[in-house]
Amino acid sequence: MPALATRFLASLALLSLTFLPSASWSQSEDKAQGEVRKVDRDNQKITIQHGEIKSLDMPPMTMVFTVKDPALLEAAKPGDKVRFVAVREDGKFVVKAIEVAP
Ligand SMILES: [Cu+2]
Repeated sequence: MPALATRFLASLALLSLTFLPSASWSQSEDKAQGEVRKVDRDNQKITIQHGEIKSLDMPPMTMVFTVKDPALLEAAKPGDKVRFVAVREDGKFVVKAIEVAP
């Protein structure tokens, strides 16, 4: 194979690795950005000041989300900048994934 083609294929492979979404971030869901205001581990709730969430048709605001998996709250603390995935389930807004920005 010519060297150029090999290099092209190698960079393609690198690109696909870079953009591969991790398992917890499904592509169909909107990733919202926000800042943690309060973490209520006892009640599995988190208050987030968030930006626009298109998938939920929501403007920026501060609100309380329910968290089904308490493990999601372990890393988050007030003041943390986060990226998260929220969905509407039985009339409640539920955080399904959350990631603290570095
Ligand atoms: Cu909201």
